Amino acid sequence: MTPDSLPHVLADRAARHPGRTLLSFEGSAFSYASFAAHVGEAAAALRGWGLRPGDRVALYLGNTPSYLVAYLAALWCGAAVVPANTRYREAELGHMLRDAGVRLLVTDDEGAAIAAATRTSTPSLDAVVTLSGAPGADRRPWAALGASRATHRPPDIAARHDGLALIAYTSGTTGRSKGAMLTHGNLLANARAVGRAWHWVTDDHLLLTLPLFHIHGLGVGFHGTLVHGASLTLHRRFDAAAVLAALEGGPATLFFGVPTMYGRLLNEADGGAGRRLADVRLFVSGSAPLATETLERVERVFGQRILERYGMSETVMLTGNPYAGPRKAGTVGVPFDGVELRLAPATSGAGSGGGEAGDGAAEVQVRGPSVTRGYWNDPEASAAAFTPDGWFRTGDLGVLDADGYLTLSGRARELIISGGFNVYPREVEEAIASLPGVREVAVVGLPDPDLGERVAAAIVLAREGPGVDEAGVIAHCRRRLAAFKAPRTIAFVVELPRNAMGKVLRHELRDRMLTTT
Ligand code: MLC
Repeated sequence: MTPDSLPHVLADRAARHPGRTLLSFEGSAFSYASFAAHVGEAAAALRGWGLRPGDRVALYLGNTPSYLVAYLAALWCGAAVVPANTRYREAELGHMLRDAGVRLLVTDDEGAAIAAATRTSTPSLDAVVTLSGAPGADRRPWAALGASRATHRPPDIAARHDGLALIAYTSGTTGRSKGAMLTHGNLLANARAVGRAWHWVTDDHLLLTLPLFHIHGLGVGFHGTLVHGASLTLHRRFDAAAVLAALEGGPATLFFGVPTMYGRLLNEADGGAGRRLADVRLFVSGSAPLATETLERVERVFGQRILERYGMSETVMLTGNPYAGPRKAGTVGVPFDGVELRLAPATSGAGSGGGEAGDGAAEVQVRGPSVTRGYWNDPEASAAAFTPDGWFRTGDLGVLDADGYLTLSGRARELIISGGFNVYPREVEEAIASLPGVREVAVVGLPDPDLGERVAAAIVLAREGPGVDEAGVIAHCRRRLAAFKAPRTIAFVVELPRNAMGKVLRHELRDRMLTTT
């Protein structure tokens, strides 16, 4: 029988290929059997503590084996996991913990300090487990839960195919993030479809430097590895020199990245001929648009044509350029197995986020086994995310060519994608507007050679009030928001360009800022 939840897949792989290496990290290696034993022990502790199916467990820590053990152990007990971006500050973390009604938070020393401040405002939070993050140092990480030693035997797996596995928070157009609900069935269907498309086999070895708190690293990278019984080397973070060295000398056959990573790898290689990464059979890019120039430079320098693909937290992976067929620059390819895709007029309410879809622009809408059933605890947003006939509105605008390849041509919502992280202007605008001395503010994305887009703010100062300068705005944003959301460009302007209805003309503002900053 096909294993029908992520922990069932792990148990199945560990039983059939116990000695195969699942995970390497800073000199330590975990076979499928040893990793499953760690997960079983953690699941026993969680169950002993009283974690119940349906409970929510948040993970707020960096890329380590402990992250993945905690993840699978929580799933093993039938809980749903809420991954939190480690760059989030107190307010962003607190919102997720409260909104999801998280009972248990697993974090590291740094995260614990930030989480402490949210504890009193999160009544659902029963416990915080702090892992040191150092490999080998987490010998009894779950002891803090006070689970009885009698519960050391792994419990039965409580995860179910249709049970909730992940609540993936995505920045919302309203400024508050929403939790996209994904079941084991959603995640497995996608990992299998992606694996078929990319010919993923047990002998494959992925170099994974993407953060595990996003669907790209977790859903594509880790789930794909697990489902195919393959191996991965995990890095704590992306470092271009370390990645290049690992790709040149290591066992990796696969590498997945955001465009910023490819740009940095090229800079690191400095155009050097002879740095051809011949052992890697597939480079994939996603999470942000890949510039054709980057694609072509990677091909020239590393001898590899990147496969560009498209997805989002709510749907997991949707389309990709073919493994064997032509990989067309500027397109995100064709739908993965099981994904149905259509283009629909964006004027039917899809652009209600206030973007600049324009009449006649076509919104990408999808259906399929990996698509979310909606947002946690938010029936209104869930209803708005689907058309009346049940298609999920991606909020992206696109066109299809004669071969059925999708090109993304814009966004119906005002999203900025900076280095693969999503930033909604409204959240940054609210933060800046709360600063005394600011009369109004508009935030837009400007082109950036490293990040693809960078956050930029145009600020109108109040006539009276305390003085506000650039450093003050940035410091204020960084106190309230993850640092990647703080504007990197700030212009103090006399007024914001508006249309007759009073709506800020973001295109015009962007153009003005491009010429003046
Ligand atoms: C880091 N910084 C950023 C940033 N990342 N600023 C803007 N945008 C970003 N994306 C800032 C930090 O605040 C810090 O500023 C400085 O850069 C150095 O921080 P760092 O932590 O050392 O950064 P670095 O490791 O260089 O990070 C760059 C990066 C990272 C590209 C590796 O951004 C990253 O991992 N991006 C991938 C995101 C991802 O996985 N997205 C998938 C979403 S899922 P200061 O001033 O404090 O020094 C999705 C669906 C799909 O979208 O289809 O995949």
